Amino acid sequence: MKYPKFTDGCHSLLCKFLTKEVFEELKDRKTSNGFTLSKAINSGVVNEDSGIGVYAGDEESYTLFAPLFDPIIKEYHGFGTDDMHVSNFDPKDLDISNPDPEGKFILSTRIRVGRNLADFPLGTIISKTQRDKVESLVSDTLKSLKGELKGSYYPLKGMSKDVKEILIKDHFLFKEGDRFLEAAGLNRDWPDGRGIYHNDDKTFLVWINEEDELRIISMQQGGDIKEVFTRLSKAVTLIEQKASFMKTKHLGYITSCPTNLGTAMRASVHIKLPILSRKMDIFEEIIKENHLQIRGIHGEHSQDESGIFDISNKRRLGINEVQCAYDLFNGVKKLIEKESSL
Ligand code: ADP
Ligand code: DAR
Repeated sequence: MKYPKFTDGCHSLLCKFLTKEVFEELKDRKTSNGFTLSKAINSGVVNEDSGIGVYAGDEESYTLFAPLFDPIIKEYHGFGTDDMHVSNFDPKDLDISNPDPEGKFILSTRIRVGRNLADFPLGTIISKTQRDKVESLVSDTLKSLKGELKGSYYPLKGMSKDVKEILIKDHFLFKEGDRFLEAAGLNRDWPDGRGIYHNDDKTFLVWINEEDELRIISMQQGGDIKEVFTRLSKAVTLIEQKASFMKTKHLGYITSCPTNLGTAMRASVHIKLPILSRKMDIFEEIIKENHLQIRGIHGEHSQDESGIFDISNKRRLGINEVQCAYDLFNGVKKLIEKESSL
């Protein structure tokens, strides 16, 4: 393996931290699942416009390739090698009201966590047999859910193009063909082993074998962040009684991308900010001050549409689930105050 050729246009954390010295130290290492440095960095080598550019293959990757992963984790999360992640998913500690009770700004709220099964490697190196086993284990566990969480599992294999497109357009199903995931080996054997579980109201959904083995999602129209958080907390607690997830004291829940470590939580709103969107310097200052990030409304790497934005927490590691929700709530309140004042 040769040291990759990065152009001056590469601004990913991979380019920043994969020095020739780190490369020489790591290039011949391999985890017990056969995951190599080459596999870990391929997405960022192939896609120079990556923000991060690396993915893990298993829990071991985060220690075996620590000279590369640790500075990336420090830069993205502000989380050091001696820090310990903590968790608090208790809705009782989230003392907030709806930041947009009249529904003037927030179209919808969605909170998701990523999870991976402890007894399997991550999606970047998992075999087809293992991935199919994850699909059957997780879908069987979900079928035992009752009440509001009761629903059905829909394998992607065999799903009609029309149904798929409607689910994606309505923001319920993951997009396909993401080039970053492709280059990380996360789309192998597509669509086998992938699918979506959802309840009748589509307020509770679980993606199986996309970027992580589970994406557990709670979502609804409007801005009631607390209600969405409470539903997710209840669902994750129930699922965790039957499934054991990959996690460590240091990094919390282990995910394929280091940006999702810790809580693996992204709490987001789709919000109309037509005036503020014309003053992006002020908009971006509020986003930065409140540890948030902006996405387009059709998922990562999409553009915003007509002044509607996907606003979500950026920090996920070194803070707990309640604090992630507060990051979103506090930032959204500031954005609404500024939009109203303009
Ligand atoms: P993830 O949140 O899992 O990291 P994406 O940013 O790609 O992934 O979003 C996944 C899907 O969820 C996309 O279809 C996106 O439109 C939808 N989505 C995200 N946030 C919201 C929200 N607050 N309301 C409605 N849909 C949302
Ligand atoms: N697209 C990759 C991953 C960035 C974080 N988003 C995830 N994990 N979906 C990049 O390096 O830009």
